[in-house]
Amino acid sequence: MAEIAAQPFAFAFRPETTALIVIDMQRDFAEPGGFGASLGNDVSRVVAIVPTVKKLIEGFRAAGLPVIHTMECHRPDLSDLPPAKRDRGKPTIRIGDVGPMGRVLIAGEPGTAILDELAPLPGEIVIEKPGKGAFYATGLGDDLKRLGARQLVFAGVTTEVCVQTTMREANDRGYECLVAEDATESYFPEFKAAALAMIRAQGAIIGWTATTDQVLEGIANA
Ligand code: TIU
Repeated sequence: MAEIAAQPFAFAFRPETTALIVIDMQRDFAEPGGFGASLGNDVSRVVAIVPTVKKLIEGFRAAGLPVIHTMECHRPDLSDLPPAKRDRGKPTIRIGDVGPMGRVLIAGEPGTAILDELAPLPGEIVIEKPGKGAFYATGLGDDLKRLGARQLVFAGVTTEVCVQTTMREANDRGYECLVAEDATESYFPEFKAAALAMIRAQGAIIGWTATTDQVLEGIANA
């Protein structure tokens, strides 16, 4: 087994069973007028991690390891949008409404797209997910079985919502999970810090954390 220097202790992995999952790096979470901004959030924090996420993606591609992208989005007829999700909070624009980047969080709309700098390459798996977790109501579990994945590295947004939810789903399914600390972000710095702390607490109860450079060093040394 190879190792990534990580918290709370070294993360053991085999390159041939490791995949990167990039969660929801979409315009709707990173640009003014999108879903994240409609909830009252400062989206500049998300934009700031784009170069680091790009570096991590390119490191996995260069090593020939799979990169999987997820997108939080719903069908145009809203048949996969529970009223409990649509009506939550007091957003200025709700999911499915027309905003400056098209219908908010609807598949195929401009605002739902992954940021240009992080766009999937042809052949990379893209998971469209209606929930916060990427396993619920998607083919992700089947895709990971087909790839033979056992260890998952996570990046993307937001740390305490879609990233942590997906890590918890993956951890319960038997995957060993590591989140790249500087390739994930929250609209709330204190929530990011707390999420990373709770993931790695109790002897990696949910998983491990490491920097992007530590992940890429571990892959290079494998
Ligand atoms: N609002 C928030 O922090 N996150 C989400 O709604 N979705 C994701 O985290 N992708």
